Amino acid sequence: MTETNRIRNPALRSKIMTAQQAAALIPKGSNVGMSGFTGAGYPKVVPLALAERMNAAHAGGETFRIGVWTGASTAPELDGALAKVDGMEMRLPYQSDPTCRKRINAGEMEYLDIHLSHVAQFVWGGFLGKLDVAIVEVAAIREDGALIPSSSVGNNKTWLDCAGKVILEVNSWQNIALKGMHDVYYGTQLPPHRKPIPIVTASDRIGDAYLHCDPAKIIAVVETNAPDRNSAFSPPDENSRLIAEHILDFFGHEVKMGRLPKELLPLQSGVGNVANAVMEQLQGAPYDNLTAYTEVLQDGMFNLLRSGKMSFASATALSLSPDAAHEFNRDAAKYRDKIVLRPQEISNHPEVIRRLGVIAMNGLIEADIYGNVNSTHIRGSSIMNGIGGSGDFARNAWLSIFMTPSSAKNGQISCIVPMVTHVDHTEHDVQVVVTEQGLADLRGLSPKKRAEVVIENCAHPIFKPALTEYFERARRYSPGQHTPHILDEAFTFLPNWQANREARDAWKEDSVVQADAWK
Ligand code: 0RQ
Repeated sequence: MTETNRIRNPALRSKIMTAQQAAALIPKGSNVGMSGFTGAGYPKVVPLALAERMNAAHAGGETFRIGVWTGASTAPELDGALAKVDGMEMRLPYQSDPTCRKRINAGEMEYLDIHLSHVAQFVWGGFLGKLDVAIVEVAAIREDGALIPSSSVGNNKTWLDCAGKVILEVNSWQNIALKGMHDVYYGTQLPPHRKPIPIVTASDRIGDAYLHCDPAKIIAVVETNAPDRNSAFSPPDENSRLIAEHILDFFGHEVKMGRLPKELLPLQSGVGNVANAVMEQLQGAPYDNLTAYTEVLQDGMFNLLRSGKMSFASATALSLSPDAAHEFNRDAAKYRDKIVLRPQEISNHPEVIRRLGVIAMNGLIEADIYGNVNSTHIRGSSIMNGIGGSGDFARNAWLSIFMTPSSAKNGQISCIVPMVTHVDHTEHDVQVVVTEQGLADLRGLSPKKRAEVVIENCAHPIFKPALTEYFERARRYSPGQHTPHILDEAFTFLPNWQANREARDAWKEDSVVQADAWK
């Protein structure tokens, strides 16, 4: 299809208008469900036009803000533009935009960080209030009004079903060969009427290739021609390479022990450079016919599909760098039998993840010696991105792996700490922690044994003595010896130890007295 005939339904053709005209139809204070998942398939022009409108309103002394619900993070044209003009009252469920982050952490906008698989059912159940408008990018509109989805599916089905009014952006940059790559499941129900989700292998198709929307709700159709925008990935650095090596050794061991098949199990790989680097390393590993049941398909996984090492990937979004996105877009037809894009309540569905026995690999900000993981907060109070789908996968995976360099900010901060300052994944959901130093397999270990392995295998040598000392002191002075801690020191021990070793020695004596008093 050419640009001009991507909108084949005559009734919807009559609703074509400019982005400014469409943005004028969005009332202030409304909740708006936007397409988009990690820089793929987000609306490219209406949010920008809306931001202009908000800016003008704010300049005239009037407040114009909306609630923004998405699939996951988007791009500068959406989150960036709306955050810049202070146009978001509330944002959910996952973001990674620097301006957005700054406003959330300054207390200027509300942010609701929920599991990605929960968003749709929160909306169906009415927990989030009314969804007023949906703005959804599609690749084309068929003659019968069915919508060919774009490079992500995310929550689009839910937005189209639940919103009072719908604005469609038809993006002719998206290759029309995306047609047939989607699997939109219309069988989900509210409890108590739920039935099993009938996916038993990553490649199963259980739904419809198109999205559907009541045409009476569609108030505007806007034509665009603009690329998805994801940042490029950094080439794998030494730390990522070492993390990947430890994970591959571990896979080798698990195969040898008969706990993983030789083609492994379906892989889930999280966001970021480290996750991408691990996928890149699989290229040279002795595994064939790999599969993925994941939410984001980044460059590393795309390269595995291209080389044939991976035979199939199920995801909700393509999350490709600009170069890889252009390459995929050029050859999309080649990948139609290798990729399926599903709604995020299905790509991240706990039932399916548990049934398939997914190997989940996600990043972290800090892990504690007992295996609790913080994926979202800096020093317990400032959000980084959000939990995304990591919780959906970690709790339900066959193998739940969390990976990180052992230190951050040029070695100033240890990513292994006595106690995490915020908990996203409890010790019960974390089976393996990996840093460039090594891998800690926590399965079957009691808390004290976990602490020994995490400190020994994962901590950076600069921080290992401090962590060892904390643990030893906790073994002596903690009132309880199941998960020994000295609560007064749990968050200060490491920073203080680093800051001033002499002061530490004096302070150590004081706190021993204090801790003794608690015994
Ligand atoms: O900061 O960007 O200023 O350099 O955090 O850290 O090491 O580059 O790692 O890109 O893999 O991201 C947890 C954020 C890791 C990501 C997180 C600083 C560090 C750097 C990024 P700079 P790295 P990654 C499915 C799965 C949650 C969602 C998820 C994430 C920046 O993986 O968002 O898993 N996960 N979804 O310097 C201070 C520390 C730090 C620290 C790292 N201890 N203290 N700063 N940083 N550790 C996908 C979706 O859900 C969509």
